[in-house]
Order: sequence, then structure tokens, then C-alpha cells
Amino acid sequence: MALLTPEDLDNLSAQFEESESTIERVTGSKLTDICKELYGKDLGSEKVGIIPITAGNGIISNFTSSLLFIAQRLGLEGFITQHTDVAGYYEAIRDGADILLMADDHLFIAHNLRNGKLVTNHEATGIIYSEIASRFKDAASSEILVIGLGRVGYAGAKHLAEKGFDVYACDPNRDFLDKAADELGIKEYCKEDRKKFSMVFEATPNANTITEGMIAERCLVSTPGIPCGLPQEVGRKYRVDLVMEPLFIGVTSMLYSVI
Ligand code: 2YC
Ligand code: MG
Repeated sequence: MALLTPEDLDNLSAQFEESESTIERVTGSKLTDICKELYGKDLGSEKVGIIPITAGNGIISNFTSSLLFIAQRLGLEGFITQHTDVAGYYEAIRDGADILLMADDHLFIAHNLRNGKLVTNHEATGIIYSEIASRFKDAASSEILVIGLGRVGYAGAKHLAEKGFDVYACDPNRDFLDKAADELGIKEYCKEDRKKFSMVFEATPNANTITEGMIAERCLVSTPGIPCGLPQEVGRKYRVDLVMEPLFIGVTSMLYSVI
């Protein structure tokens, strides 16, 4: 799985503000309002304990400070533990954290100690980015294209199928496509059909996954993917709105998901 780099998180605040204003413009709703509707609750005064984890590739220099910034920007009290790993876990609980945030190279989780709720970043990210794509005000139809059926893409495709959208998907892995067709009733996107979409949810760790033939004249691309799947020239040639941000949107969804 692709790991964040410190550069990805540079000027997180500016990246977030830009994507938040795009979300409001293209969906008519604020990100926090979308999360409130999705998960049915508003954030309260939960205290967030953030634990640096040294496993695998180890600490990403500005990862936990970015999580603290996000929690505080959402109006929550947060703290980063002095210790890492198990000692940090112990410290967070001892110091009254209601929600724990921690990530190794395979899973990034939020765990609410008060109600037991648990969510992964890839589930919460898939759900919120696919939800944003599905709320495109200028959408020409209810058909939506999901590019990538990995852990994030599948979670988003599942969410859209459950909401009754007409979901088409593409992924180089035939097994992923078969699983999505069998379990979610999703249709395979075939280039030959020349179907054009005005709502695209892209969840791959590759560039240039979105081609001209896929998108309608007016289109919203919603993606947590790094690098961006939308080629510059395609974004310029068509009137494409892009919601793309490395961490804030996904973490906001995680926190609303566990309250
Ligand atoms: O600083 C730390 O505590 C590190 N152990 C954090 C490692 C995060 C690795 N995961 C990722 O970079 C991506 C993120 C987009 C969230 C999920 N995977
Ligand atoms: Mg994100």
C-alpha cells in the first residue's frame, strides 16, 4: 500500500481549505454536514489520543502532528503521546483519550474506547470520497464510475451500491472485478461501450488512470489517490472539478464514523 511522505502533508491546511471549498461548490454541502448525514451524529467533546507507531517504515515526521491539526480543526481536544507504540497506547488511555488514532504501514485505525466503535482509514476514506462523488450537483445521470477496487475503492463501491447508484467499475485485477460483480452487483466498465461519466471516484495509487473516453463534458473526480489519477491535459480540456486531498477528508470521515 502506498505510504504518505512528509511532502504529501506539506501545507495540509491550504490543501484542505481548497478541497473543502470545492466540496461545497460541487455538492452544495459542507464536508462536516455530509459526515453528519452519513453517520447520523455530530462530533461532541471527544478527546483524541494520537499515538506514534514505529513499526515497519516507522515514523512519518509530520503524520501525527497532521492528525492533531485535523482533530483541533474539527473542534476536538487532541494530544500526541510522548511515548510511541505500547507505551504510547498506555499513556493515551491513562491520560483520558476517548478516541485513539494510530497507524502502522498496513492499517490506520480510529478506536472509540467509550462505545467500542472501530474504523480503518481505507473504509472511511472509500465511503467519504465516493459519497462526495455521488453528490455532484451537475451530474448528468446516476451512473458513477469507480476506478480501482482495492481496499479503498471496494469500500466506496460498496457504499454507492448500497445507496442504489448505477455503479460501473474498472480494475486490472479480474478477481476484484468478479468479487464486486458477485457481491455488489457492480457492472464492469468497458471502454468499447464509450459510456461517459459525470461522477468518478478514483482510488488507485497510479497516475493517468482517467482517460478522455471515460468522462462527460462536465465531471467531478473525487479521489484520495496519490498521485492524482487525472492527467493535467484532460482536466484542462474538459470542465472537470477535482476533490483531492491527502489526509484531512479521510480522517474527518474516520472520526465521525466512530462517535
Ligand atoms: O508516524 C507514524 O506513526 C507512522 N507509523 C504512520 C504510518 C502511516 C502509513 N500509512 C499511510 O501513509 C497511508 C495513509 C494515507 C493512511 C493510510 N495509509
Ligand atoms: Mg483524505
